[in-house]
Parts: sequence; structure tokens; C-alpha cells
Amino acid sequence: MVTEGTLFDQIIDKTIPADIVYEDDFVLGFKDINPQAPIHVLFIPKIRIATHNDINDSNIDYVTKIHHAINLYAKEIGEAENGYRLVMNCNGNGQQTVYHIHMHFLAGRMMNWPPG
Ligand code: D5M
Repeated sequence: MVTEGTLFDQIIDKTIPADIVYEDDFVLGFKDINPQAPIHVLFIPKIRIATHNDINDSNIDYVTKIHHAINLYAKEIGEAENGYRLVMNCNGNGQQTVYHIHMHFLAGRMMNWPPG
């Protein structure tokens, strides 16, 4: 189990820069540094939840709020009707690299399936 914080804590604290496109009291959305689609935003909770496995009764509201934030953002940028993809990688097989849960919001092109 990974317990130490990540650079996303510093993005939340604004001690390192990020291209923030969405913020409320619970959720931050910022552009991915290595975009995989014309629009690639990471939505994170403002508390650290290391992996999808660490979602529980005490923090699950943050996950709901992430989904709602994405819903609002997709509408705001005019991509809700076009569609988009949400991805959350978990642990090794999922290729998770930052251990602070983040929902990848991918939009602006036709997605492929299977995702690989
Ligand atoms: O995805 C972790 C994602 O985090 C990956 O797509 C790159 C992105 N990343 C890493 N550092 C930064 C900074 N500083 N700003 C913006 N985006 C960043 P994973 O699902 O864990 O593989």
C-alpha cells in the first residue's frame, strides 16, 4: 500500500502550477501534462484517496462530486452531447502512476475500443 502524498497535493495547494479548468470546494480539474486526446483533463478529489480500492463510506461523496463536476464541465465546454471517455487507472495492471485518484476526462475525438 502506498501511503505518502503525491504531487497532486501540491497542485491542490497551488504550490506547483497546473492549468486548472474546474474548481469547487471538493474537486479540482486540470489539464493533463501528457494529453491523449484534444481535451484531456484530470479531475481529482481535494483529499487524498490513493487508489480506487481506497474509496469507502467516509470518502465516497468525493467520487460523486467528481462525476457531477465532470458533468458540469462537459456541458460548459460543449462536449456533453458529442460524448467523452472517463478512465480511472488502478494499481499496477491498471498502469496507475500517481497514487491520488484521478478521473481522466478525454474528449474532442472519436475514442477507440478496446482501450488497450
Ligand atoms: O495518470 C497520471 C496522469 O497524471 C498522467 O496522464 C500524467 C499526469 N500528470 C503527471 N504529472 C502532472 C502534472 N504536474 N500536471 C498535469 N498532469 C500531470 P495515471 O492514471 O496515474 O497513469
